[in-house]
Amino acid sequence: MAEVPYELFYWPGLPGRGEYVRLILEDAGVPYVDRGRQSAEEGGGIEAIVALIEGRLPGFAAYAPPALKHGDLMIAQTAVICRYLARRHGLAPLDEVHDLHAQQLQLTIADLVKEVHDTHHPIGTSLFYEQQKGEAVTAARNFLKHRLPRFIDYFADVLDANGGDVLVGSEVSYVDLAMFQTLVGIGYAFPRGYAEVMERAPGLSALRARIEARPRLSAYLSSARRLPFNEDGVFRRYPELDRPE
Ligand SMILES: N[C@@H](CCC(=O)N[C@@H](CS)C(=O)NCC(=O)O)C(=O)O
Repeated sequence: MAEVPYELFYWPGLPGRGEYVRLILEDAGVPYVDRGRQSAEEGGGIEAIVALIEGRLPGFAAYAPPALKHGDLMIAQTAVICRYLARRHGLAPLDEVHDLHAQQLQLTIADLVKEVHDTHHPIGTSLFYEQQKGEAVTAARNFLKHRLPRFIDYFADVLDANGGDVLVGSEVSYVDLAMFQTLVGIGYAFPRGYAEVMERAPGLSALRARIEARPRLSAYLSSARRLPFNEDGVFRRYPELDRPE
């Protein structure tokens, strides 16, 4: 299937969970079609993502984006897509134990991302942020005080136990790319909370810097293809949710 292009289905205009997929494709240097960012005339745009959610696309049904189409294969869930691509492009450990541990870490990162999302939408995604701002302030305070340090300590310990260079196995994997994206996102959303919590995890900061410096990734990160974070995505900057000065 090597010659069949990868097609990413994700909301246009925000990096969100689609970015975890893009980082693998960009780091691997493989071409892909970003359907959400195509025009409606090309069969893309928001219409294509709505069609995905409404089950109007051929292939196995996806509950939510991101989804990846590769020939006849249609898969969703960020962790599943990342593993599929990474195994095809040298960014995943192939032996069973490391493969399982990589998925374990990727799903723990997904848990963390969901908790970040829930700081600005603690009541529900069908309400605007402004309709749940009071609860969001309480949720964010709890997240920064209790949950983020626990996640960061966990990932820092995993990194240390694996020798300090990569989170799992002996080579950079999709999990390291996902950790990078999550740290950058949390740094965007909570600049003060991030600076404070990362004092306890210099190894993770160094990992973030090493991933950022990978040649294809650094070229991508400074290109127009890299979407900036904004207040429509998972990682949102609302100053009132950050740690007080
Ligand atoms: N567990 C899923 C979560 C997917 C998800 O929440 N997608 C968001 C965008 S980042 C969405 O559009 N959800 C629509 C919905 O849940 O109805 C994953 O990691 O891919």
